[in-house]
Amino acid sequence: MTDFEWYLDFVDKDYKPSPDEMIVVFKAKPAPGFSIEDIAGRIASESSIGTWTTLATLKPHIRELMAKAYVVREDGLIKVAYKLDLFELGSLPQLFSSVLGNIFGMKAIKGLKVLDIKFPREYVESFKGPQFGIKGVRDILKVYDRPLLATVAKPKVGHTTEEYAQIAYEIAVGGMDFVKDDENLTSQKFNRFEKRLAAVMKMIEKAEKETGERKGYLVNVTAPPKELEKRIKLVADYGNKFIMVDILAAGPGVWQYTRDVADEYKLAIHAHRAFHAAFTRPKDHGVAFYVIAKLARLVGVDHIHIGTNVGKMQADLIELKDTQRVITEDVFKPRPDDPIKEPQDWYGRKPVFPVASGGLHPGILPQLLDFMGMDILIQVGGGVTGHPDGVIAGGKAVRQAIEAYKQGIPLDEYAKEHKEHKELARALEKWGYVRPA
Ligand code: CAP
Ligand code: MG
Repeated sequence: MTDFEWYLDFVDKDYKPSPDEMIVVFKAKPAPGFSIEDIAGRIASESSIGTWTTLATLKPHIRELMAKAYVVREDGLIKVAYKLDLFELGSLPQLFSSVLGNIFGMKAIKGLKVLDIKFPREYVESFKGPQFGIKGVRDILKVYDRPLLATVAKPKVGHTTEEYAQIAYEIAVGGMDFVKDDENLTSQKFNRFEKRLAAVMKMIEKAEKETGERKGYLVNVTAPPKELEKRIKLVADYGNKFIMVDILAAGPGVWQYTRDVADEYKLAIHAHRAFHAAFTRPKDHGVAFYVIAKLARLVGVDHIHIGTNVGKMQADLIELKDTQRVITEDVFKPRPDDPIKEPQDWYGRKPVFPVASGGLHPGILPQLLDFMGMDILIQVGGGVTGHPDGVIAGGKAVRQAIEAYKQGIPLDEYAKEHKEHKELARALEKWGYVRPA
């Protein structure tokens, strides 16, 4: 260490964090020539009060705010404790700028992954959390005895509004609870937002009358904030109870703003996570999706995509289970053999509906339900709109698969026993039990 540096002052292995501090868990790799302590100090410094050199302006009261790297392990595991005064309460963008900020670019650090953030009570209570949560969303739809079901009208984009509305009708009348926009469908010229909303809502009402079931439209309102607010207001005017937003593509500020506007109009939020894998997927750099899921519960969305054990998107099963647990349990306790994750009390913030999506079809739903349980929202896109006999048959096949599972009957047996349920048999003929890649 050169004598103008004070990075190691931010390392204190004897430090015992208090429950009212924020804890951030990192996995870090030093660049050649640096030790793990060197980089632990840099992480704690740059994410709290420090810079590369000692300062004439450092006052004792500012020194009090120095973050402390108190776990510094040779394998790269680092835990840092932060005094709550370092943060602006109730601000997601400020959290990003501090503990998810400059540290990722420091020259001395070869790789850095944020694996967990433990939020203390005062911080948790400065955010709204979900407005509806699992129970609130079930109450809107009056569905209590099975997973909720959604379908994206594939192809992802390209349909005219009229074509889209027709598919939406078929999705809803076939038995799905939600029609869902795709993440990249917003307001392209062939399918403008306002026109689409009007057309789909008509179809939702028609399907509700015909089926006697409640239906919802997860309509993608993602846009810059002024336009987003206009779209949300319009959704409320149509009497729909749901909006969908690409929380990461929109950015932390717009994500949080969406929560505030949704509060005003009493709308539940479906959070799509497109863009996450750009920084969650590398093992040695970025931010774990687990952290994003915790932020989603903190800020307050009602559904969030977390992946599946059987679908087309990459997933680590232990991580997937922990993610599901942390967004649904009142108090998260890490597995006994887990050195990484911290416990998290949500102080009454409601549970978020985990969304399983990506490559799902009837044949693999039993394996999905075995792993994730019934309190999930299942999105089946291609697996409904790709049914050999069309979209309505696709929805029916999904409902039949769920029914078979609930009765504990293997799908092929159920399809044989119930000749009237030919839709499931036809889905199994096309896809069998394949796990798409
Ligand atoms: C699924 C999907 C979702 C992905 C996102 C898609 O369609 O609509 O966006 O599930 O991944 O466009 O791929 P299919 P994740 O049902 O036709 O596969 O849920 O992991 O965030
Ligand atoms: Mg999609």
